[in-house]
Amino acid sequence: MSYKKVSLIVLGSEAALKRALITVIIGGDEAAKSSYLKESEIYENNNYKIIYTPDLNKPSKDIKSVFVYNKDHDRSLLVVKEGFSTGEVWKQIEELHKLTGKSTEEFIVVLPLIHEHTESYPFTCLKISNLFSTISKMAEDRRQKATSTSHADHPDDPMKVAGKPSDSRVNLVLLGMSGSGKSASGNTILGKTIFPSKASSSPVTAECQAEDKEIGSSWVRVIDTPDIFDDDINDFTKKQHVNKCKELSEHGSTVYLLVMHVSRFTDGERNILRKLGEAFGSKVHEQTLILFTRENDLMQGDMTQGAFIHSLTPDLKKIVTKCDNRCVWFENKAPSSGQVERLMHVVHQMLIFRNNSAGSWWRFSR
Ligand SMILES: Nc1nc2c(ncn2[C@@H]2O[C@H](COP(=O)(O)OP(=O)(O)O)[C@@H](O)[C@H]2O)c(=O)[nH]1
Ligand SMILES: [Mg+2]
Repeated sequence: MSYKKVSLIVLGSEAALKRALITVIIGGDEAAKSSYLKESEIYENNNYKIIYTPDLNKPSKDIKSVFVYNKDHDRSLLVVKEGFSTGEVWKQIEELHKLTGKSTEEFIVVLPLIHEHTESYPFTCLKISNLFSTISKMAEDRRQKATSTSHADHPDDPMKVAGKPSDSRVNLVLLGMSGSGKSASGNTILGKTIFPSKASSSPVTAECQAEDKEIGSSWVRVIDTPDIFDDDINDFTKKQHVNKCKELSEHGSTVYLLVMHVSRFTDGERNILRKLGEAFGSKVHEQTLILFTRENDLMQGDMTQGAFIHSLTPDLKKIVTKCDNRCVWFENKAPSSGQVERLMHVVHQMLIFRNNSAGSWWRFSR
C-alpha cells in the first residue's frame, strides 16, 4: 500500500527557525537527510517530505529551483521570527510570488511560538499547533484513502471526467433573500451572464442551477439558488431546493455565500443562520461567508468597509460574528477581477483549514 507523503517547502531567512519547525514536524531522530540542490535539504519520514530551502535573502535562483523540482508539493511555509514586520513579510511573499509564479496565497506564514496574534494580516498565517493538526489530518486522510477505494477514484466520479480530483473542487452555494444579488454575484464570479438576474417584485430564480469554471488552481462550481428561506414557499418545495443544492455540491468542498444587500437588512434575514442550519446542518456557519452586494452604495455614502461593519445593527452583527467576520464585498454593476480574487482568497483560507480550529487568524480585511 503506498500513499503520497504530505510534502512541505519550508522557507525563511532564519535557518534555526526553519530547522526547529522541521524537527517539530518530523521528529529529530527519524529524519533521513538527503540533498539534491545546493543548500537545500530533504527530510523524510513515513508521513512527510519536507524541503528545507536556502536563505531567502540569498540569490533567488536556488529557491526557484526548489519549486521547479517539487511541483507537486502540498504547502509552502514561511517561517518568521518574533517581532516580524507585517510589511516586510508581505514583501517577502510578493517576491516569492514573482520568483516562483505561485499565487501569494500559496505561502502560509508560520507564526512564532510565543506570539500575540492581535491584528489581521494580509497573508495566510497559522500557529504551529494549528499547522501541525492540519498536516497530521492531511497525512491521516491520505493513509485512509490508500486503504479504502476512495470515491474520488471511482471511474464514474464526474470530477475525474472533468480531469480534476474532487479535493481541488470548490462548490460555492449562493444563498439569501430574493433580490439580494445572488444570481448577479454568481455571474460576477463566472465572468459571464449565466444566471438570469433582474430587478423584479417576484422571484426571478425559480430553481437551483450550477455552472463550473476553473479559477486559479481550483475547479469552481457556482450554484445559484432561489430564496429557499422564503416563508411563502412550502416545506416540500424548500426541501426539494435544499436536496438539489446538496446534490449539486456532492463532490469536493463546499462554501456557502450568504448574499446580502449592503444597505438593506430585512426581517426575513434576522433568523437566516438558524434556517441555514436547519437546512444544511448546525455547523454550516463554519462554512459560510457573507457576500455583501452593491459595494458602490457604501462608497456613495462615503463609508469604508470597516465603518460599515462597525455600524451594523445588532442582529446583522450577530450573523457576521457567527461567521467569524468573514465578509467580502461585490459591486456587480461594475465587477472587477479583484473582487473575485478576494473572494477566492477567503474561500481558500477556509478550505485549507476547514477541519482545524484555527480561530480567527485569517480574518479578512483589505
Ligand atoms: N447596483 C447594483 N445592483 C445589483 C448588484 N447586485 C445585484 N444587483 C441588482 O439587483 C437586482 C436583483 O439581483 P439578482 O441577482 O436577480 O438577485 P437574486 O434574486 O438574489 O438572484 C438586479 O436588478 C441586479 O442587477 C450590485 O452589486 N449593484
Ligand atoms: Mg436569482
